[in-house]
Amino acid sequence: ATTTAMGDAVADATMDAVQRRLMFEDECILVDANDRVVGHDTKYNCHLMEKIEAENLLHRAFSVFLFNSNYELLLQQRSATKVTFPMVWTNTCCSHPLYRESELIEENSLGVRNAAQRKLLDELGIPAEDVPVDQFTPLGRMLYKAPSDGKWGEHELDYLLFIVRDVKVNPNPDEVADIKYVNREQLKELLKKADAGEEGLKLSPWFRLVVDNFLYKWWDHVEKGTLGEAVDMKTIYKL
Ligand code: DMA
Ligand code: MN
Repeated sequence: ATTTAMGDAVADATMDAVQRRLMFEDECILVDANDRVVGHDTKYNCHLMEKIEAENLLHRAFSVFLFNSNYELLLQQRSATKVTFPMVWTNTCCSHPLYRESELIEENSLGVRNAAQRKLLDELGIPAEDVPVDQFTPLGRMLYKAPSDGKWGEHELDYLLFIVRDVKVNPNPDEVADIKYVNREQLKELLKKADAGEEGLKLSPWFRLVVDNFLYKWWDHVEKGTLGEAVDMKTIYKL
């Protein structure tokens, strides 16, 4: 890429104020390909494609899949002001555990589950008591890279967390443009529309990876109450 310092200054000045603050306040956890902590860096640096490529920066992340008691999956459309992947439809909630004691706890992925509870409140207004940390099931981890536009992108080691709960939802417009619950048929319709480029509908690359590799078989386990059988926290899927 040939972005100039001036180009960056212009791009950063037009960045939404809320999202810019988080870009510098959030300190992400840097890991190696085996998910061992090797350091930390700002959310800003961790999502700059140029930095990711030059320094092979990889950070820890999580993706929550929340189902209601009818086994419908809650989706969100990212707000127009998100720096990466604006207006894209995706799973319930995604973000990063931060480089702080409570979110670095590795035992039973507790740090990641603490971060998930924090962001479900921040993004979707879901009260912490509706999503107790011991109710998340970490199913697996995947490693992927995905460009957003020329400048920004993801390179993550992503913990996939499932939770089945009826919750109160009150989306934060800084983060979320829209939400909806879908059953499998409705999700398949959505995928068809996205593939056909209908109604400008776009899905996030990480959600697409989970759908294509894991989601439907894990959804069966959600319905049968056998999610425990699907857990594999040893493998890191390189996708
Ligand atoms: C980052 O999500 C995590 C994944 C799995 C893509 P995000 O861009 O929504 O993070 P944040 O909500 O912190 O901006
Ligand atoms: Mn990220």
